[in-house]
Amino acid sequence: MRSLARAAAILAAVLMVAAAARAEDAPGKDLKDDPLTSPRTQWFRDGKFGMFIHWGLYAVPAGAWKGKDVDGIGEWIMNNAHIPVSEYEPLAREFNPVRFDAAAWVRVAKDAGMKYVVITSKHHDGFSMFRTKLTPYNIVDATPWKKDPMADLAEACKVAGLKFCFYHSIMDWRRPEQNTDFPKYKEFMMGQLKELLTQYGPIGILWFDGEWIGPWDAAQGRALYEYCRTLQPDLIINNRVGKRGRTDGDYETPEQEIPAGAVKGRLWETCMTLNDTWGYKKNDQHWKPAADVVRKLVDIASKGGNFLLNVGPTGEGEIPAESVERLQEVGRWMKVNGESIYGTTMSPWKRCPWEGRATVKGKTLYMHVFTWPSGLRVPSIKDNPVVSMKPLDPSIKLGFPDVGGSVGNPDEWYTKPPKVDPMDTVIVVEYRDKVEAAPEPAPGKQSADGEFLLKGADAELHGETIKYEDDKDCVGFWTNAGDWASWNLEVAKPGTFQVTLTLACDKGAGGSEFVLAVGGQELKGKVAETGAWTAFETLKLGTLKLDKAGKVALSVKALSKPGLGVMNLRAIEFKPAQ
Ligand code: FHN
Repeated sequence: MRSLARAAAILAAVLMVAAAARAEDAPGKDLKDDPLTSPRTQWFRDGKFGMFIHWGLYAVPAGAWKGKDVDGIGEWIMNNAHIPVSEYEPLAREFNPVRFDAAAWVRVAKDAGMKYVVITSKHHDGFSMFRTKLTPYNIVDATPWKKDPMADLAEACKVAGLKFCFYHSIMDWRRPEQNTDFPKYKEFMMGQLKELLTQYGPIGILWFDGEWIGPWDAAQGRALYEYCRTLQPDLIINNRVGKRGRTDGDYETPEQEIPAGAVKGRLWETCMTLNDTWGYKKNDQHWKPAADVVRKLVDIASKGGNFLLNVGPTGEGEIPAESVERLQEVGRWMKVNGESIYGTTMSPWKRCPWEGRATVKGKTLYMHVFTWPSGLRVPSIKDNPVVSMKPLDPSIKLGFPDVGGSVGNPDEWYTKPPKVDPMDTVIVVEYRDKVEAAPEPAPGKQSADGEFLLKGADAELHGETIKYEDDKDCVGFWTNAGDWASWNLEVAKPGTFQVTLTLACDKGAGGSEFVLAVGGQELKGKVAETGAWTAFETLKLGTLKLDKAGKVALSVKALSKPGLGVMNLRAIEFKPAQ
């Protein structure tokens, strides 16, 4: 039997070498499609939301070893507690997940609104969580449970209409030849990948990891990519197949973080834990609230990305109740608002003129309102009038102000409805034409329609305490009245402009007076409280002329500061006055 297995592994290695040759000779020629537009990735670009599952022997110790909690992420316990292979391997004899229920796991994912499941086939510890002929160190041969959970999960995903995907670690702490005879280790790895790609039906994604080891490089990654797609041409493969380079695999994989903006020219997927560990740790109770998960999903979708959210099942085979509760709450929001996520593309604006985000689908824009301002304004898009607008949740009723009265008048302000969704209230705005992502003008330059958007992030700051606060995306800590902010403008189209500030001011800190000066003119204003340093609202300051083309400096200075701070200033907008 072993010689048969070895022959299979050798054949796989030969296939990979052949694939490598093809890839080397004509890199890219065999990879015909562009992941950004290929039909192969359509389900991924539409699905937006997936479940990551880290499950393995590490769930048995569950974050503790010899009676002591072990720091770090649960699936690294072998490394972090310096457990020798001889002491770690016997965990297999204790691994008996009798409460495992594939259909129940997949139902948790589906009910949360997730469209795919990525599960660890083998993590760094080298324990194979699937039926393999290439090592007895696997869940079928080495445990009292003697079952292959991957077969059941593949079937459950198929029945539920979710894509079934594998995580696979290139790094393998248990195979010494990884450091002494890498070609031999590669033979083993290729053989197992062949098993994964031929034993479980169509696989959505091969999610590689552990690529940082020395003997692995981008060239081997390209060959591995080619080899896997030769076995399953519709497979999607992440950038960790290589060395996480911009040309490795089909998409980027930011981990435990959300990029500040869209990842230019690449598909991308943020992977994140629900608490602080990927693999189960019984004492990690630092759970993210469901509202935080929803807003992260919305933020990611508004930047054109996917969200792969992790669960770490127990040694008994159950997803922790705390994870299930949160995912059920997320699912309730997705049930009503899922269309504002699925199949959407990124916001037309880097920053929304309200506390929230925007997602787009053709002529439809979804306003995601996290905090309802004193008056919500429908965003106007040049030469693309609003046709209609309404809350996505039919139980939420907008109050129509008497101003104009016509639906969607960009200058109309919608007061806070009696009922909003505390996680995120979605307003559906239909425009006459397709909503395009506006190209970002360089800082201080006019946009195509003659506007200026001066962002806090681009301000020059003068003084002791004033600073840019990244988490609030504003100029803040303005506790010293002598501090001030300035911007350099480059006027291409002179004219008269309506000047609007986006600012926030906490209760009890209002009343500061300030002056905005540019091109020899001044506009004065007084800061009203908005309720919190994070409750941003817009303040129309007045109009002024920029009557000469060229560079001009703009400054904002405090004239008085009765409270703790002058204001939190997020942006200054110049719109050509009608
Ligand atoms: O080391 C792994 C870690 O255990 C976990 O699997 C994460 C999930 O993306 N990946 C690696 C760390 O980047």
